[in-house]
Amino acid sequence: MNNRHKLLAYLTFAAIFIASCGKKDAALPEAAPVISGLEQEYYVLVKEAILLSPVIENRVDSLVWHVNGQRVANAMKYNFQASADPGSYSLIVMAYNSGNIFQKVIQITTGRYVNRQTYTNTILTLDASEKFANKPNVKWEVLTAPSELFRLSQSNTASAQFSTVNRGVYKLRVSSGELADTLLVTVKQPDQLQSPYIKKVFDYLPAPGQFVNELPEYAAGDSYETMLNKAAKELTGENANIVTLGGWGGYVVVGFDHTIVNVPGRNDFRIGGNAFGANANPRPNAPFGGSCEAGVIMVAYDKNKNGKPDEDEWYEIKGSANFTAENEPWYSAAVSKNLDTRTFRDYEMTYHRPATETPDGTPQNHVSISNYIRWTDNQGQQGYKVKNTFHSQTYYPAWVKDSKLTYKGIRLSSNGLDESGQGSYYVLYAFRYGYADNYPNAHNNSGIDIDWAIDKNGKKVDLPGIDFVKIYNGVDQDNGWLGEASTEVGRGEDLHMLGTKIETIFP
Ligand SMILES: [Ca+2]
Ligand SMILES: [Ca+2]
Ligand SMILES: [Ca+2]
Ligand SMILES: [Ca+2]
Repeated sequence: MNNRHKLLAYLTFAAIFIASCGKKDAALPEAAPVISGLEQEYYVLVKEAILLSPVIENRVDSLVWHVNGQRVANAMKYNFQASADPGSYSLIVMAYNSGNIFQKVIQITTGRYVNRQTYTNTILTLDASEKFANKPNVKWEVLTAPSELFRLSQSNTASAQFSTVNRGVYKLRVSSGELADTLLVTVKQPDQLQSPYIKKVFDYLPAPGQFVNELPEYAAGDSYETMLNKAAKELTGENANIVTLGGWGGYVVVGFDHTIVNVPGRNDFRIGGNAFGANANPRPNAPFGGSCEAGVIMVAYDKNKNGKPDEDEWYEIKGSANFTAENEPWYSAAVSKNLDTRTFRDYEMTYHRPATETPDGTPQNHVSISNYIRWTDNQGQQGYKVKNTFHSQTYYPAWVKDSKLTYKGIRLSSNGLDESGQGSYYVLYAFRYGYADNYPNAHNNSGIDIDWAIDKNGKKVDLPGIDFVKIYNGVDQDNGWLGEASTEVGRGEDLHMLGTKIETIFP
């Protein structure tokens, strides 16, 4: 037993003794004083002070303060002044009234570090202290870390952002020339267990397409809200299924229950689909292709911390063909097949509600309609989307009341090549990286590095992590009997939480 423990034992004994005496003695009806409003532990920087001002319930005659067994004050408040050397202190405050003693024990640690606390997979904003105001070349760095799965963003500004996957104590430093502060960031796991999978679906509007109203299934009376719930049922959790985004521009917005940390040099998440490789492509030495229906990915973090993607800025994941498809390994083959290989950065397309679901108004199923859904775009083009023989339901989202739907975004190059030359074998080639439903789910190239994000001016951004993902179909192509390219979206995964390590492709 050290002195502190001896003192504690004595005080506990004394308190019990006095309390039990009080019970027996009916002449002392006064309620014991109760101290609250103090933490159990404090951390104070060396040479700094902390004013302890407890809240006292019931009458009190005096409040006596002891530090490491030494009586230091008899007052309602106590100003603890830390010396120049780090240390640890046991502070006891005792409240007396007639016949009662109430005591509270507090630990005070003094040190040279500024302490911060945060949770795993959460963005912590670190503001440099006042002494750095107007100082040049402010720089943040992580000195020691129990895990390499962390991110320090905006590290050359006075306000940095720190996020990490694993708990523990991280030592950080902020400096400007000789001026420096060291911080200890203690990272805990939140009480609520975090899920590595999609937790919420915020918005869903597929563009007209052959699987619309089937994945998920529309039932008479369904509204936007009920369809949103159906999409959420399909997409959330580990056992997610798929939903269709329909034709070009159709989208879904999903969210996680935590921030996916943007670990430097690694892919951070992926959004699954149903892409697969062709097993009988007649093209010799063909690049990867089969059923690759690239969904463009947008990301955001919950800057205003309200759990919703509302006023938070969206960033584009710059997939390998978001500006041009010229570097895709199948590009020249696509050009030689006269495909539309242009890329439109600010594309807009409007789909009109179909006039009829059956040719000549006859109630026939499984008959194609070539002039089915009229469309126009902002490039002066127009035409009709075809209804094929395999899907007889309406391709227009049946819960939508509007007679036309307009979508905006990037239109990628066409990627579906008729490799048979006679319309019987289409290969939809994969873009190199940066999309959903473009590579098989387990393939490394389905992983997304948040560091590929760019802002609306096309400038690379330094994001600490992301909470929300928007996926929209980036390809507008009709592939003969296969029908239109339609992105499917499936399970979303935080790769770090799942322990999946995929090194990034540096663009
Ligand atoms: Ca990353
Ligand atoms: Ca928000
Ligand atoms: Ca599809
Ligand atoms: Ca697909």
